[in-house]
Amino acid sequence: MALMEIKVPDIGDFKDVEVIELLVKPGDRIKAEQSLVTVESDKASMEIPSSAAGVVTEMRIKIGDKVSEGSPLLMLDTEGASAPVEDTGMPVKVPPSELSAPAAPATLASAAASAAPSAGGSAPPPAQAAPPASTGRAGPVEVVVPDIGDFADVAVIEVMVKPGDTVKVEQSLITVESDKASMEIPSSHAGVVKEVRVKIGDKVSKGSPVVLLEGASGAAGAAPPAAAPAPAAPTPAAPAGAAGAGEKTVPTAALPAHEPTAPKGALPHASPTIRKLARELGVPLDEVKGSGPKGRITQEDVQAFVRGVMSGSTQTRAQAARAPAGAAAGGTFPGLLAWPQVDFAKFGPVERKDLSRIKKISGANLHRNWVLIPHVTNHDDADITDLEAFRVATNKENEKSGVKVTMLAFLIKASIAALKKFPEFNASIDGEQIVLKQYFHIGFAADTPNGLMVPVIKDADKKGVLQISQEMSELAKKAREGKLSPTEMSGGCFSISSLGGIGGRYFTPIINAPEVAILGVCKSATEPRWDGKAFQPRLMLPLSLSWDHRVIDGAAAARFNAYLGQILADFRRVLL
Ligand code: CAO
Repeated sequence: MALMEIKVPDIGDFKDVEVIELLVKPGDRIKAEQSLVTVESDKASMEIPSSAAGVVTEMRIKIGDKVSEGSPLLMLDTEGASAPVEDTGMPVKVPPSELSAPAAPATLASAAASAAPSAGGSAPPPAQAAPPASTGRAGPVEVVVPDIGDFADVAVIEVMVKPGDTVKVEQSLITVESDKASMEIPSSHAGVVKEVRVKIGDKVSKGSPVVLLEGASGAAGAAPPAAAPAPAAPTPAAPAGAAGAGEKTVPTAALPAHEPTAPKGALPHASPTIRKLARELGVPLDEVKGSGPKGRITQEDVQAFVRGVMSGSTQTRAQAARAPAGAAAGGTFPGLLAWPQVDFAKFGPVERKDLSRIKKISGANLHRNWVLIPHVTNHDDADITDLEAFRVATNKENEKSGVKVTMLAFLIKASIAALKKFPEFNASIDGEQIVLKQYFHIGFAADTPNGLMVPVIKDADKKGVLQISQEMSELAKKAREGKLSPTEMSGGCFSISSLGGIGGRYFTPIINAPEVAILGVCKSATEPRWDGKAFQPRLMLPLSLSWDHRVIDGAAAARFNAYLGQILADFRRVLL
């Protein structure tokens, strides 16, 4: 075994930077130049690759550690592996043995760090940072990319200013990114942007023009010279024809990358690898919520976002712009008008709030179900006078047990009897087949502060009304507290949505796919009913049954409701 300690190479002034990602683990066989860790300051994020190939035997750092040049990263068994790669000047390619060599060429990291105040607050060396000594008002001035070492031909991924913008010294102008690092290039001067000389996708190197400033003043050379002993870098020449007559060409001075704690513009907080992954997958990173430290977007966040979009529970802004709010991905219809874009604030004061996670998920599901299922709703009334008397008596008898029976528990039992009699209501469509279920898991809509949830009472046919009531109250409590597990909301055969405790007469509930029917119930009321001789006061329960016309016919729905009504009127029929 030939053990080799891999250390952080010369990264200039970039000291005490935080390790935010470990990209390898013990046992991993790595190639030379393979990225080992991602480090990040408030100025830049970058990956530090291996200078040699081998098998990782031990990690010497963990996430959150602060590292500087020379900090050990890991131990590598290099036996049989290829020799360390040639030093090309990039940090990724600097062999550890040469890391401290004074003649080491400038690296991406060192350029980035040295051109900017370092994470630890030390002053930037003027080799890259010191601008021309001009501080008086002058102009126009062309701001160019400073000396960023070997960091050539890097892509511009963001342009943060436009003509007419007033910029301050050190204000970020553009963001550049390689596959190893991303950083912002700030202005060396204050002034008004006359012309932006780059666009997204352009490749820039040292000396590439960035913007032309008018009335420029106050070059970013304020770093204490005492902390910057190296000779000032020569002003890079602008490419021929880039600067107009009378323009001064100056390099940008500071070189901070995106600011994770206070992001400016739209650049999300993520490492270069994650940005690359997002680009490959077409994920709009600025729409992904970061779960990492300081809101940094992780690989899991990107994967979860993709999963959400694929399942229809998440919509990208682009999808939302093409479809009404809550529409499932791919649920738009060609030829349909776009969702109205209204500036509501024009008409009066407004407040904007994000939809809750549950509302987004249930909204997307409801919209899909509403659009894809041909719904019909049958309304009916059930005489529950005797059942209500029995319910009240049962509650009195069970007062001490703490279990309260509401009409919903009886409705669950009555529905099971109807599902047994009309099995096509306990079904799902699966391609060109109907799946008839021989189990009876009944969902009930629960109103929660965050939105609608549908917990499921499993095997309700095997449970009594008291047990169903108890389970329902536990599940409803969990739903309100946001503690329902996915299992507690899955497997439903038929759902009941009861607004009985609130009010109303009838409504048209939306079927909870892949179920094929849902029963809506409103508040019971005493009404006069003709018994053949006289009007009698009877407690009537309004029922609204929505059903999927692909599976169920109107006659069957009318029979289902009628049968349900018979059972609710005389529960002894359940025994027949
Ligand atoms: N008629 C008259 N009164 C009724 C009734 C009905 N159909 N159903 C319930 N009630 C009464 C109850 O008996 C109870 O009365 P007391 O307080 O005097 O005992 C009161 O209304 C409150 O009942 P509840 O709502 O607490 O209990 P429940 O079992 O009826 O419902 C639950 C539980 C979780 C389903 C309910 O709280 C809920 O969230 N309902 C809203 C569902 C919803 O949002 N549906 C719409 C979805 S869109 O399709």
